[in-house]
Amino acid sequence: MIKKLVMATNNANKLREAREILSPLGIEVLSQREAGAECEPDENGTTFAENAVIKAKAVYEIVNLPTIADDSGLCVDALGGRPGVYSARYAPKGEECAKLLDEMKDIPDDKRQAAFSCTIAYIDENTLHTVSADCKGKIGYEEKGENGFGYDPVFLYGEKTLAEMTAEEKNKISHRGAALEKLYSFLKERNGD
Ligand code: ITT
Repeated sequence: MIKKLVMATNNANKLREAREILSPLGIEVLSQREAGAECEPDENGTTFAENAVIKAKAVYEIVNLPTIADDSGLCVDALGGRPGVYSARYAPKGEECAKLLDEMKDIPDDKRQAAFSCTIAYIDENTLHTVSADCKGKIGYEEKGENGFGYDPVFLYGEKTLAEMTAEEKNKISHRGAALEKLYSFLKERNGD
């Protein structure tokens, strides 16, 4: 089984969550910076999978070590799936929740369904593989909780927002947690472990 992966990301929270999930499984996750790749590839794809592959390939070409990239975002039903792949660019950092709440102020309770989506691309010398997973919930009416990042304070999973959960609670039910589980199963099967 693989023991070390590079993660192609400039998002410290994604890196932290990937480490929380993969290190108990015996996989060390190096940041792209630790692996010597300072790059910010142009994410010009129109799907999570396209963008995940763009990021994974860009870093793999520099580091030549097994690399993963996460492309993720929030898809809100009442907004036709927006912000989706544009979630990171929807509003200046720290203002995304307020903007979303404002955009949804007239949407009734039964139409506030949303899903976080995550695609992870994995690349090594002879493999390019993607896995995807969702986390379904609803958009609340106010920001709640101090944990997590991005849209977590407005994303309700049951009674709690993801920002009200501990890291362990979030990772158990999150899109990223589920996608990384799938990646782990893929790597395990591939190695015949
Ligand atoms: P990298 O491309 O460098 O990995 P990024 O933040 O730009 O970092 P994305 O393009 O995949 O990454 O954008 C994902 C955005 O979706 C992220 O910035 C958050 O706003 C949101 N997002 C993704 N996962 C989330 C999570 O678990 N909780 C809250 N918001 C999340």
